[in-house]
Amino acid sequence: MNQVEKWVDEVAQLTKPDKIYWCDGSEEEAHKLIEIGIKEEKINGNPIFKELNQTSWPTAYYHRSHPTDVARTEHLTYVCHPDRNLAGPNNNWMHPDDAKSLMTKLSDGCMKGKTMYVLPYMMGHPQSPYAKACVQITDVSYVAVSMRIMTRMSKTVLDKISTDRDFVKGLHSVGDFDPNKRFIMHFPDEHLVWSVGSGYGGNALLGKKCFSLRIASWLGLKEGWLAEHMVIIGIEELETKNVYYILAAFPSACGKTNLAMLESKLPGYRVWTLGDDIAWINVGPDGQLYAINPETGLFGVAPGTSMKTNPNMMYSLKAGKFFPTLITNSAIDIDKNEPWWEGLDGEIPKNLVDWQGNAWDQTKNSKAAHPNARFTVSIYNSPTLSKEFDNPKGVPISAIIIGGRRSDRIPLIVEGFNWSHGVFMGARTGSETTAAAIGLKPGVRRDPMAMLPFCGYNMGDYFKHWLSFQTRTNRLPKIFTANWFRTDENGNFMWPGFGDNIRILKWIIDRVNNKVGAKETPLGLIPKFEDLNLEGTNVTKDVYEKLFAINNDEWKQETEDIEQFLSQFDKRLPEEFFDELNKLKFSFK
Ligand code: SAT
Ligand code: MN
Repeated sequence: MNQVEKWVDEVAQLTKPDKIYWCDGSEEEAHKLIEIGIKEEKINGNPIFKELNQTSWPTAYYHRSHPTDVARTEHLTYVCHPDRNLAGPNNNWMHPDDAKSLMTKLSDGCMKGKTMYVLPYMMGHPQSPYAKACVQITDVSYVAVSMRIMTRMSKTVLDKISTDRDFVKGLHSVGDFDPNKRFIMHFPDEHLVWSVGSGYGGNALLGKKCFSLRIASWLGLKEGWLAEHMVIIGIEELETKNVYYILAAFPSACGKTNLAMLESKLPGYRVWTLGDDIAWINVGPDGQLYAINPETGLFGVAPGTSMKTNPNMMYSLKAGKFFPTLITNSAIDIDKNEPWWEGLDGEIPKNLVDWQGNAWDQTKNSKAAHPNARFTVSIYNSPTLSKEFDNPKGVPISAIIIGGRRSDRIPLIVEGFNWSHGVFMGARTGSETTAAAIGLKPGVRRDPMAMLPFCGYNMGDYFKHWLSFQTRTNRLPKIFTANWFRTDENGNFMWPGFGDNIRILKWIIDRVNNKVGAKETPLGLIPKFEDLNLEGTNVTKDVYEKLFAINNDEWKQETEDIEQFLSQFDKRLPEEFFDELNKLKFSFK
């Protein structure tokens, strides 16, 4: 028996499935798994999949989750380093021995009567020096099919593993969906993720957040690279044909997928998609940072997605190219057998069932689609896919944006003075919480680099790791912070966002090319009014002033909040951060 067979055998002895099915990731197999999900497997008495209207939504299938299982469960997610201090205050921690014994108990016989699917896949292009071979075990067709969309799944991965032996293990069972028996456990040193009780994306597609961020960030610390919660886009200046590659970190449900597929409102620019969620970043042979997207799919928030906000995503969802596209927890228009969500184009259909399968009553003021309803679609369906997407070396990065969702005080765009100031700006970023995770307090939470729920080790060490890149190369990109979400005194967004964000991206490129100057503020460098192309928007000089206003009292309070958050990391905090904090304190008294 080889390594993988041995592990699969061990897991089967514990979980006791009826059958073991080795997946090859083929389209033919995906059809078969969908069929099984329609006819055989069930969740909460409902079939796993339902076919949608194949004329208007070719290749689309609907999935309704267990009603308690609609988002990530950060409070049940643990990073199990042997030493608690390695996990840091940013993670839930359990000793690996205790976590293993708990998970062994919960997994004993959990696949009785079910099929165990074995999914061999690569994160990253198989020829990329940065790619990693992985195997996930699961007991639900929804996860097996989703992994075909999100990763490069193929039996050839098994040959690769039998030669280099090193592979990442993901052990997943939906259990009985009992939220009290739901845990997502990470064992970074063993390259193992073990998840029981949830079928939801970030909890169950173990190549995604669990491996490609939590475990990969730990590998990155040891091996000198970064695993980040970032979009990768190329911005083409049509006149010169130059393409500038930019990374952007935003917390979940803050518009990453829309940014990744942005339809430019400025003539002369075009955005190419390389990724909407995860970037692995290495120092390339020429000293520039190079990024790859380890995934091949887009797992995005459906509500709010429309021809107006994200036409390229609407094309991708209906492209009918890569099989299949999944829609989870939206409402359904029962007359047309089409998915529906709040914000979709057109009239609200007359006969809707909501995401829980009940007839929807519009007068009751409830949402028909769950606010975290999702689509899972291949990136190869995207009309904006970059021709560099499959380049094993990745793309060279010109700028990094780190953002959050803040209704006040955070300017639209700010450039850091230098790398270490930029890293500090990213580390102090806060964001209003969203529906992408269950049980978070409403309000602002600090979310450094949008990685708070995803950094697989102590964030004090993470900040130092970011800073360490200064000593490795002098070709680092500029760092910016962004906030598309600032509102006026009536609570209306002041910045149009979506396709108009190109105006900010253009300014960033102009800064990268030293074409424009900037205004210095205590927070960093901001655009001069005349350097922003705002033609065709309602953003007047007055609105510009409000979008970039820095209010002393708000920032005094913000600084206190930042200091309080950072103080948790105590002695692990880099020296540079104390200097930056003192500068903020000095500026806002
Ligand atoms: O469920 S995921 O974690 O993959 C989506 C998200 O919250 O970013
Ligand atoms: Mn995400």
